[in-house]
Amino acid sequence: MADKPSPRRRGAHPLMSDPIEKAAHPSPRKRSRKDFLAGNRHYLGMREEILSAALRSGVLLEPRLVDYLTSLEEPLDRLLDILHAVNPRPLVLTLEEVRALGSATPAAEVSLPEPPPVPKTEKPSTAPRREYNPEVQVIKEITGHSTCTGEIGDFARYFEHRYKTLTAMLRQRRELLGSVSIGRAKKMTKEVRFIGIVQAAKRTKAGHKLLQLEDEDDSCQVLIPSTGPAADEYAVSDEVIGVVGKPWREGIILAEAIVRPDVPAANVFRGSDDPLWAAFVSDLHVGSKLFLRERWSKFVEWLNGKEASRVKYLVVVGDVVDGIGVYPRQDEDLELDDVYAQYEKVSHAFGGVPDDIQVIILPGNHDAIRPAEPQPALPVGIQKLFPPGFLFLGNPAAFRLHGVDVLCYHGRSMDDFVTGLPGISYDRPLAAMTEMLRRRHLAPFYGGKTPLAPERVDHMIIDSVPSIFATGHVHGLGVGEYRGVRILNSSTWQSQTSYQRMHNISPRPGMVPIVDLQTGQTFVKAF
Ligand code: D5M
Ligand code: FE
Ligand code: ZN
Repeated sequence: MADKPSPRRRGAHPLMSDPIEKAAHPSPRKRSRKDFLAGNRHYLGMREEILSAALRSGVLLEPRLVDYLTSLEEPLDRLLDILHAVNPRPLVLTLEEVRALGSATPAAEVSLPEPPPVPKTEKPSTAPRREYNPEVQVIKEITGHSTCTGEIGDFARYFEHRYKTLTAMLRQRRELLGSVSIGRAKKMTKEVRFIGIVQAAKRTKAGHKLLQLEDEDDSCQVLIPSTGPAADEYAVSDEVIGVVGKPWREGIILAEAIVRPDVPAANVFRGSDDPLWAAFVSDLHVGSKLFLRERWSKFVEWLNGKEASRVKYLVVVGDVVDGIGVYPRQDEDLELDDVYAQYEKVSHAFGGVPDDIQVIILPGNHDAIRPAEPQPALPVGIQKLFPPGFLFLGNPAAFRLHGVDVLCYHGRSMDDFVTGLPGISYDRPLAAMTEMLRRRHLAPFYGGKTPLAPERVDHMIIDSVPSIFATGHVHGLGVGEYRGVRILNSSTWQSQTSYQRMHNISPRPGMVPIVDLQTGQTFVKAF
């Protein structure tokens, strides 16, 4: 290990040969997310993919179970469902245990901090938005800056950037003052502090957690005892963490604390000087028969009314259309089976939004752009279908609205958080978002459900702390706060699909979180 030039031995990575270059040249009408994933499957043996996906979740699979999974139509999806349902996860999962599960049930819930109660809508304001011009500064997003070439070296460089950037953040943490390299840590006999990228995370039979950690030169194992002070910590593959611990046995360090880059505890909301509001919506899924047209119309009508007179910004956090071929048997749910026709209809849906509201649109995993994240903005050909003045950004995107820092991310990685972290479920999106903020990373999981493009720099790192952090994707609802950051999940305008019913996902449609940019006060309007 000592001769390694970079923090990750990328050659061993199962997705090393990911045909990302296909994703970098999207052909939205022809290439769906499924095709993209199918591309990977040709590259890799399905058995290896299944085994490595299981390993990433800390589980070994009995060969008979692997045989069974490969015989299914969507083996990886089925595996993720199974892993979702098995709680606690054994070290080795057998076919018998899977049979005993019957139909997949959601993971048990662990209690998490509840979002504060939703305050009632404020009284109409006397400061109408028309007195203000929009003030939007884009801080960071990928459009026009993609560097992906699909070469193997891209992955090494991508992980090196992730490792170095998060290490630099971790070094600022008081708990990690005086941290040493893994090589030195292994030789010490008293308390040690060090930083590494998690190469593997698994549970031992006795319920302890065992991590394989690497830095530039060396690697070690970190044991998190199930009864120790760090027992509640869950590290996931490919995240960068700090460890405070004591050397235990040969090459193994016993963790006393896991340190994350996190948001400073003293962080506060930095508001605007002007009394304006931003409304957040996502997941319209226009083109689906389940698009809730009437509720959307009521929302647009509300935007034209007095109560909404301070709404200056309408931010759309992805999944504007339903797309084509995104989930199994989607064709049965589609009203429009042409992506352009779907976007034309979206454009009409936005037609009634007052001209003095600045609309900002990001793509999601159903939209007509490469699925690998970071996703660039919708193609110009699609942008042209919209009324003038709309702003199209990539996903994720960091920008400033009237002086307030906003980070928007559609939220695909929440699928991985739900599968990979106990206590995270689809109906508590704020818990997953809090985990992202603690890790200062929107999608730490590599090789899970979130396809990541190995850009030169890791765009999924949260390099500056926003005042507002918004996601969509899970079709839920949440408004809350984490260390001064207003966090919100912006619901949907699609009723439950049969696919979501099968996965136990209960949407909460037609709810709009709105943030007062001056005070940070957040409330929800229901339509
Ligand atoms: O995602 C809508 C919801 O469905 C969201 O909660 C994620 C969930 N979802 C999407 N794909 C899957 C798979 N493959 N398994 C389990 N749950 C899933 P949307 O992006 O709108 O389709
Ligand atoms: Fe969606
Ligand atoms: Zn989505």
